[in-house]
Amino acid sequence: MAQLRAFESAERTGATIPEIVCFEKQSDWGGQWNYTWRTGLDEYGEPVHSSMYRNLWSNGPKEGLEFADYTFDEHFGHPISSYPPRSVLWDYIAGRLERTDVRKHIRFETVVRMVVFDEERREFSVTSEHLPTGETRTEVFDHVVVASGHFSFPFTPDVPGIETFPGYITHAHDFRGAEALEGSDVLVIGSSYSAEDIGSQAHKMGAKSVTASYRSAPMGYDWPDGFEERPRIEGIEGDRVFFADGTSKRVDAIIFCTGYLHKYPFLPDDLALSGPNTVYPDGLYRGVVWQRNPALFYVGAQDQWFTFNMFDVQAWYVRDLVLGVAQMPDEDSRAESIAHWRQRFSEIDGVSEEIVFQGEYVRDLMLQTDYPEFDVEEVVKVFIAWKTDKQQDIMGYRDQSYRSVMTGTLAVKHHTPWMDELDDSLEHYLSGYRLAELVPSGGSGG
Ligand code: NA7
Repeated sequence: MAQLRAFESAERTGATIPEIVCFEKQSDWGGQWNYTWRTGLDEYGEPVHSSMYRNLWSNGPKEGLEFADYTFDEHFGHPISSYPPRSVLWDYIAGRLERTDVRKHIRFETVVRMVVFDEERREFSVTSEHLPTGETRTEVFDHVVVASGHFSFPFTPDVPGIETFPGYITHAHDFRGAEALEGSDVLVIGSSYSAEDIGSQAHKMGAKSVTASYRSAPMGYDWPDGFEERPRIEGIEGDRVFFADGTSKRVDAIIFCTGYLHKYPFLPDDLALSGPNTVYPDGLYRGVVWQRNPALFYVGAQDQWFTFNMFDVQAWYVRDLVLGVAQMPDEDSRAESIAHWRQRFSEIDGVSEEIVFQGEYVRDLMLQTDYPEFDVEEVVKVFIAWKTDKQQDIMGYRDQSYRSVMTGTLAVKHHTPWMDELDDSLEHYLSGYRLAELVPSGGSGG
């Protein structure tokens, strides 16, 4: 969506844009935010893309992800809270494009089967399948942008003895809601954002207990009663789980929150990104250009704090490279840049430094394009405040409000505290807001 918007914005200012085809496996846009009840394989036998679940509310403040060219104020017409539910964020990202005609570029329910690069002709042939009809086509393109995300293919490690476990086992990718966990003893494996949020959902929906097992380090929040962290799992025997500290616990459900694989089944290995989920994956110049073939781009392939607005600056930069407005450096210069940023990345210690690093990355990219400038350092401050709020109250941080870096508008408090809010629909969310005057600009932060 960011890439389509980037080209559309150039076209609006008079640029001639190339022919664009956007292949979308799902029947609507929104990617991860396009909720489906389905898990496993979809109605066409394709792996379900989205990992979205009911009752997912943004786990970072919306002031950290706001588009610079389409603000929340512009979309909703009045201030909303800092942590909206999925339906509201989907409405926001879709709203930006609904005011354009970019849908004409998209072939929905069409999956890319294979991308092959012809070295001699310097072009890609892309084979796709229209799922409802089964019709396949192969077409030729000068550039390919991979924007399919990297939180879709679950990584699920083996655990000794898990085959004897009689309860419910799933991965965060297939988790669709915690209501069924009421009264259960729940184990989440992992100590990152999925473990934190799915564990919190289970607690909120009335799980009897939540146990989070960490591999490297605990999340360390001041968890409510009934929520605890334990170290690595040594093994499972029936419904009992044994941990590295010698303790054990009986559980009813196990949810793997063990992350995702970079997996691009439509790409041959020389074009496919692989490796761990990091803020600066190897092999991508400026985080977007595939070093081994600079006609191939990735948007949104890194781990992220900045999300929508980072995808935008990436897409704007990719657009400018495609249009020739920005110059593609030669291979050695690109390699030097990758080595420089990777070296800085290797020196990072802790989450706050990662956020600052990503801010610097976004700023660097923004300077290469005409994406509307915004105060990246202020966004970094919002994220740092968010981290502090989580430390203070992991179950209540979503009731905090921040000021928009783009408009200066202070978010309003949601009508219902997050812990008591069980309805994540757009209608219910918006029903509590008066169409108030926007708070005048001035300063930022919460
Ligand atoms: P992440 O952020 O990639 O985290 C994966 C977690 O899984 C992390 O805590 C890992 O521990 C843990 N992990 C991985 N393998 C194992 C094994 N074998 N045993 C135990 N624990 C393991 O994925 P998330 O799904 O939480 O978040 C994905 C994105 O969604 C995130 O960036 C947000 O934008 C929202 P580690 O710390 O590496 O030892």
